[in-house]
Amino acid sequence: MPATRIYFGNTVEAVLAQARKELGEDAMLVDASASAGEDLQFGAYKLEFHVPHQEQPAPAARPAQELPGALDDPRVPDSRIPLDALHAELKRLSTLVARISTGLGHPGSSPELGAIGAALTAADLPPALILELLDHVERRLRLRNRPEPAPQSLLRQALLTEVEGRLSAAPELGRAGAARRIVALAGPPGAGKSTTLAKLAMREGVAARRPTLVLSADTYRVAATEQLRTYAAILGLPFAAAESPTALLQILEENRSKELILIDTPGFGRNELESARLWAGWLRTSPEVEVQLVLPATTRTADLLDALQWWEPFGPAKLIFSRLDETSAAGGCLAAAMLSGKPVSYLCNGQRIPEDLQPATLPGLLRLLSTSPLALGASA
Ligand SMILES: Nc1nc2c(ncn2[C@@H]2O[C@H](COP(=O)(O)OP(=O)(O)O)[C@@H](O)[C@H]2O)c(=O)[nH]1
Ligand SMILES: [Mg+2]
Repeated sequence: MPATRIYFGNTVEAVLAQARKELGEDAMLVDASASAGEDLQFGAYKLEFHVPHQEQPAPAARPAQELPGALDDPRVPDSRIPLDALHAELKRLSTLVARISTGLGHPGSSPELGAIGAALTAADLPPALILELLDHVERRLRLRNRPEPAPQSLLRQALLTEVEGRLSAAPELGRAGAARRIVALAGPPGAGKSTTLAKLAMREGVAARRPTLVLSADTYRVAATEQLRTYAAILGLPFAAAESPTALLQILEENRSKELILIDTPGFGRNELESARLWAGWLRTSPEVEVQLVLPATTRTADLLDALQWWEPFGPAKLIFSRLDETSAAGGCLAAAMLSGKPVSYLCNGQRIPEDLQPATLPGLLRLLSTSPLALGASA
């Protein structure tokens, strides 16, 4: 029986190099996976090797003339492998290489998951979430007990069911049961808060014939206030600016007759912690105001998940995805929704007011997984 050796390291190349150096070229790579659980302390990857004849010194150290005699050695098992077994072995190894290259390998995973794993990677979902989804698909379809590989259509359907179960769409403004709808848009600078606010004011205010007020708390930058004041003027809506939570509360009191109040907030930079804290504390605890977080789909996944965490003190109840027209991989946004459990309210796919705003639906969110969001407006 060949001996099994396990090596760990932070790159597959480094692990292979070390194993080859210590075990020799005869050692056969039989499994590779991303480390999980306690194994993570040893390195990001775990590679398993079979060493065919352990009692022999490593081939590199063995004089070449001894090699022909090795097969006759009674201690060494017959190394001639039937052709069928060789084909099966090659197929298994090519799957293994595909798994390593996508970084998605995990012990015992079913090879047919490779294609959807690669698609999720291309959609920019974070690796840990991809592994979790694949694991659930594998269990849902009992892939390990199937005699035949499952068809891709079945896998895709199971994946969509898994993703759908982790998402929710709530194209609504305001806290449930509140007498009036008061929504503050929060999010990173340039995310599209002010533009989205103008779109919402048009769609849910003007077009829905609701008495509406546009309110800016973004008095930190003069241009930002003026931008929103101009939008409000074009839409024929009243406008007010509040420099502090106290001033904002006062304006809310004075505007009891308004059914919809949309509040623009500053896109606080990471160096504006003090004012960010002040507004976050007030917005989070205000019984009337609902905060919605605007996340730009063009931000790379890790940064988007970081932003999700940074804005959490503002107490966002829903998510809005913007700039979907500028990327073909919106996995970061979907990951933010799946990992936070927050419903998605609206999708923005362009600069036009109000056309480039779609109420979120589950099918619309699922389409972000696989198709270019450029088609969003046409097919939503
Ligand atoms: N392509 C595209 N651009 C957008 C979208 N939403 C906003 N923008 C643009 O992004 C820029 C910043 O938007 P703005 O609303 O001022 O961002 P804010 O800083 O979050 O208020 C502006 O030029 C907007 O026209 C969108 O969905 N797609
Ligand atoms: Mg703005």
